[in-house]
Amino acid sequence: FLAHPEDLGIVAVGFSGGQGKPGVDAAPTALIESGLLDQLRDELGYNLHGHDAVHNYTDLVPAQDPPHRGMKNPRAVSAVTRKIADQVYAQAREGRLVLTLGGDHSVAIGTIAGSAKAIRERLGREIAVIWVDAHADINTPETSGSGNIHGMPVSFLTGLAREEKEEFFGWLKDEHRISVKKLVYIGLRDVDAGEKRILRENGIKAFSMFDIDKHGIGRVMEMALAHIGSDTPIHLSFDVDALDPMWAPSTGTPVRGGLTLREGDYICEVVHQTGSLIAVDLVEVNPRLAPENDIGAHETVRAGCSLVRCALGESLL
Ligand code: 4U7
Ligand code: MN
Ligand code: MN
Ligand code: MN
Repeated sequence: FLAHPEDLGIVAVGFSGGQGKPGVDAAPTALIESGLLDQLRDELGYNLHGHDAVHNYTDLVPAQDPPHRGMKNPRAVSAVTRKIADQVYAQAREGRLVLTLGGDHSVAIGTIAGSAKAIRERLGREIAVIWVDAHADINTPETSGSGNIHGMPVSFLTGLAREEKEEFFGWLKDEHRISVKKLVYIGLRDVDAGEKRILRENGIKAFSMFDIDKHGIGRVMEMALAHIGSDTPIHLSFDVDALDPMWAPSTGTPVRGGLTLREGDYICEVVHQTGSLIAVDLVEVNPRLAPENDIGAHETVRAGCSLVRCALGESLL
C-alpha cells in the first residue's frame, strides 16, 4: 500500500491536553534523545521526513477552554488533533509510512483521521486499526466518567460520538472515519461499564488479557489479523500502558497484569510482517512520572523505542 516503503514520515507531537497529568508532552523529545530516530535511519535504513521538529501547538491552546458535553480542554484537543490529521495526511498522501510519537492518546483522533483520508484518496480503500491498550478508549462524552478525551478517541473516529460544531471535532467527516468492523483491540484489562456495552452492541472485536492468557499471543495475533482480512491497510495505535507497569511504569494510567515487553514486541513484529502497515502511533509515555528515581522513565522510553523498532522491521532476519 506504500508507494515508498523506505520513506518514513515522522510526526512528533508533545501534547498532553487529552488528560490531566503533565509530562506526556515530553515523550517525543525523550524518545528522540534516546536515539530512536537515529536507529531508524542508520540501522533500519529509513529516509526520514518531517523529523526536524517536535510540535507542541501551544498556539492552538486557548486561554479559556471550558468543558463541552463534559469533555475537558475540548477546543484545544479538537484544534491540535485537526492539525495532526493534516500532518499525517500530508505524509501518507506521498505514499510514505507514518510514525507518530505522542503525546497522550487523544492524538490518535488526528493520526487515524489523517491515515483514513489519505488511503481513501490514494487507493479508494478503508483502513483497519489495531488498537493495543489496557483501555478501550471508546467512551463517548456522555459515558465518560473522567471527561478526559484520551479515553474517547475511538468513539469519535468510528462516528459513535458526533459533533456538528467545528471547534468540537465537527471537522471530522466521513472521509476521516473508520468502520467498527475493521477495528481490533489487543491487551484490554480496564474497560469501563459503558464501554463494555458499546463494544458488545457494536460487535467490536477485542482480545483482552484473558484471551492472551487463554490462547497465547501467537494465536491471538492470527485471530486479530484474520478478523481484519488480509490485504487491508493497517494503522497500529500502540498505547504504552498496554505493557505491564513492570516494563512501562512511566505512564499516566498504568494497570497491572499487562503484556510483557516481548509480547508487545511480538505484536509489532507480526503487524510489520503483514506488509500492510501504513502508520504507527506510540503514545502515553510520560517520562515525568518516574516511580523509581528516573529508572522507570528510562525503562519506559526504552520499551517504547523497542516497540517502534519492531513495528518498523528491526527483527527481520
Ligand atoms: B488511555 C478511562 F475511566 N477509561 O475514560 C477514562 F478508566 O489513552 C481511562 O488508554 C482512559 O490511556 C485511559 O478516563 C486512556 C478511565
Ligand atoms: Mn491506555
Ligand atoms: Mn489509550
Ligand atoms: Mn494512559
